Order: sequence, then structure tokens, then C-alpha cells
Amino acid sequence: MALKAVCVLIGTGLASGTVHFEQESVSAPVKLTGQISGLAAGDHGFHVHVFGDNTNGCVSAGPHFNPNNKTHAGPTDADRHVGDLGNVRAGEDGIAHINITDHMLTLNGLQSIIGRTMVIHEKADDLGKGGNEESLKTGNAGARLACGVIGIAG
Ligand SMILES: [Cu+2]
Ligand SMILES: [Zn+2]
Repeated sequence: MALKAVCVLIGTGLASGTVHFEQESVSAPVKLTGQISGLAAGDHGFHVHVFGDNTNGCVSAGPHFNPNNKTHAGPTDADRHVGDLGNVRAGEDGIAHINITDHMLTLNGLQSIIGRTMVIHEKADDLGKGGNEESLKTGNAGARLACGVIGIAG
């Protein structure tokens, strides 16, 4: 039976959206679909952060989900944070359509992302190639525009 999850992202500004997650079997890749609106046109960093805590807004979600103690990178890199999904691109209408298949995320087991937080950022993620220390932690993606806790979906 497929595992399903959902995340509603909200913030203090205009950005908001919904992301659906589906995993066909326990070791299958995770498919993400949905959209985020209210964005500036262009690329925006998109990650799973470690804590499902939004008590002080998106800041409380902590750093990128990184159970294997790697440095920050892009979604196609072998060594990356589990939460590193790279960028999503908003069009001139301010909407980013999400259609990602990721082989490192999982909705089950010890490294499950359920109960953690999805964050959309102000700026593009440099995927660890920015040439400075921050690039290897956050990708220099800037402020957290909107976020939400990933929950089990029916
Ligand atoms: Cu992030
Ligand atoms: Zn990262």
C-alpha cells in the first residue's frame, strides 16, 4: 500500500502552498506534487528541515534534515542532506508547480520525514557550490518564506 503525506505551507507574507507526498512501497522513491504561490519569479530553495516545530514560525524548524551528517548539496548529489530538494521555480505569476521524484526521502523508517517541516526560501539554493561556509550548510537560500509540518495523509 502506498504511503501518503501532505504539507500545508504558510508564512507571514504572501507565500503559501500545498505539497503532496506519495511513496509506492517502503523503499520506493518519494513523489512530491503541488504548488506554492505568492513567490517572486525565479528559483527558491526548498528543503525538509529537521524539526516539526513551528512555535516561533519557520525558524523553529531548525536546520536541514541531515541524519547522516553530510554537508549541504543538491538533490542529485550522492552526498547531501536528506532534506536537500534543491530549488523550485516560480513563474511570472508567482506560482511554483512542484513535480519532484526523490530517491533519498522516505515516508517510513528511522529517516522518515513525517513530522518534520517543509520550508520554501526567499532566494535560490546554490546547492553547496557557493564557495563559502554558509553554502555548505544552507545553500545561502535566505529567509524562510513559508513552512508547514509534514503529516500523514489519507
Ligand atoms: Cu530550507
Ligand atoms: Zn541542506
